[in-house]
Amino acid sequence: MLKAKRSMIFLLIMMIMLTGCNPQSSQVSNSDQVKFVIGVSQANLLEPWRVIMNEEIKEEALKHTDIRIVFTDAVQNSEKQIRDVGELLEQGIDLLIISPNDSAELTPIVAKAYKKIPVIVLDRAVEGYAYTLYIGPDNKSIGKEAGQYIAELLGNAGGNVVEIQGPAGLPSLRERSAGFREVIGQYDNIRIVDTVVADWQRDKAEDEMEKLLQQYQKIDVVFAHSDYMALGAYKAAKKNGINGIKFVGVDGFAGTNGGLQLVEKGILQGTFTCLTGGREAIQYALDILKHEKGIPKKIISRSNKITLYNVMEYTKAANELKKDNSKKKVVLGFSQLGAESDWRKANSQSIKSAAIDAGIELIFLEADQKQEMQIKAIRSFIAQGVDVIAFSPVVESGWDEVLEEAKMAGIPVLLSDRAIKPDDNSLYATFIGSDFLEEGRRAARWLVGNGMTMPSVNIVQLEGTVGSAPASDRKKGFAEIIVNYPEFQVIYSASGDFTEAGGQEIMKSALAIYGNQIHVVYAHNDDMALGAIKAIEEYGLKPGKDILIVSVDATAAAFKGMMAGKLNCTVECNPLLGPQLMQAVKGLLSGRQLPMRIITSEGVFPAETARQDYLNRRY
Ligand code: GYE
Repeated sequence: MLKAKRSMIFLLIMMIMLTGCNPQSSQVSNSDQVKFVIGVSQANLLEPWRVIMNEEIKEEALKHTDIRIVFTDAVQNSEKQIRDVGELLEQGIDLLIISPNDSAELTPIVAKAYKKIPVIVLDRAVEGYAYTLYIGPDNKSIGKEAGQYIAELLGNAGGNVVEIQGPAGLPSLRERSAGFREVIGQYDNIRIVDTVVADWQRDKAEDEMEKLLQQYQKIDVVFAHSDYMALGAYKAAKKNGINGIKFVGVDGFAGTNGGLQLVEKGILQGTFTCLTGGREAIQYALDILKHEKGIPKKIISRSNKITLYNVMEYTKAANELKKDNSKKKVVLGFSQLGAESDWRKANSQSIKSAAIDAGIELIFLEADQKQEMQIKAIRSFIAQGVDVIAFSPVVESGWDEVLEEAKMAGIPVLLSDRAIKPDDNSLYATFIGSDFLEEGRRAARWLVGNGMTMPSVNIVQLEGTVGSAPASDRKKGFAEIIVNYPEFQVIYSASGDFTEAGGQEIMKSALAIYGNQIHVVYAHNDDMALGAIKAIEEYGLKPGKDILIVSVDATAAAFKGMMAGKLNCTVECNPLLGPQLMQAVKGLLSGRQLPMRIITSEGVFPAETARQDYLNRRY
């Protein structure tokens, strides 16, 4: 087996050397050590950002003697990229890293690759979920933060702004611009006087800026979607002897003419980092190839605002070797929201055992689903001077004050499982959890695809805790899909607080009003679905038959319900967040910056395959 693999690698290298054409191997070293070949399908190398992405991939790969990278470049052509991936697959790569030229056009070939090998998608997503891991930036929030910063720069006087974009039509670009405009739109005294396209090219930005300078008497700020374009615009202003315009870019790379240096030199007023994910892709590729547990589904990288005030510090931190914290005992304060459900119990267990495995001292406090108790717990962690605080916020809003206190005390905070609102990401280091919106959509997709034929399908919705992220997003995601199917109607919706007793109680009320006119129960978690099953049986109907039931979590109890024919489908929400959380704690303390969001990998389990699926379940 290993021998076959080696000769395959040898052949591949020979082929590349002889033909000298695509695909290209980055390193031709001792093939004896190579265990894994990773194919990298790049959309183009015209964008400096992508050149850096490949460089990061190369650099990171060089740290590992057991992998070899084969690069292809699709030169902005989706058909070529489809062929590139096909060829890489034929050559027997072990893992594919792809940054697609076009999301829709590359979706089928990525899905095809994913059937055979793990696939990591970078930057531009593909449609659906047929890939192993996605890593990319949040362009909307980059745009918003840039907008906010520019508004601060202009202050009360306001002023005229010019936007310089990359090639028109890119979704990432549209999002970035939309975020920027959303914020700028809130200021009456700031005007975006013009928007030009410079295709990520410095020289083109310079030419465009020349024209703008002729056209407009007064430009106060230039916001360019990349630092290179910002530099081009700056050159035009300088050439024309115009001072006083402020330039803001995106990317924040190190090195000559990288954003960091441009900020340091005062050429740019500020930049917003936009990681390529190249380095992380290799790190995760190795974890995936070595079958490590807890690989997330999506990683959304964090953007940092870099100005003259923090550029030195940021550059130093980025270059600094990781501190050795292995000898110091790390203390983590975790505020768990309660013990309301099987999901929560599995979650608490996962956190406790992962802390032991990681050698982290855990102070674990439960809060009986009460926000006041969580705030008290967090304050006690601050008073004790723990190294890191993590918590699962029972509701979304009302955390600003206590999180500011943690920030003032210099203690980083991690969000586990549930998100906060307003989503001020300067208040936490990362969010690790699920995509609740998608869970709601998945429940709805299962339902509408279930072949129900009646003219109207009446749904009872059992909602989770009022004001909590999973309750509001599962409701929203579900509604988003069923709105397209007018025969599906939610006729009753109330909160059962994620508990079995709560679910039973509201189902009883719903049955008292609607009786056998109810066709479907959509429960925001399995515990409430199990409560509803009891209420339905008490009422004299058959759960799972007279009334279909779909819920969220995929706990062992739900599988038992499905095997007994009483529950029809459960959408997975993975509570085993402990290992990822401990990894994040360690990463943080070794000076690594965490991504903004780490989204867990999850599936959908219908009753038909429950018996089989149950064998692989771990909670
Ligand atoms: O689905 C539910 C629990 O926040 C994702 O909370 C979690 C939810 C979970 O009580 O069972």
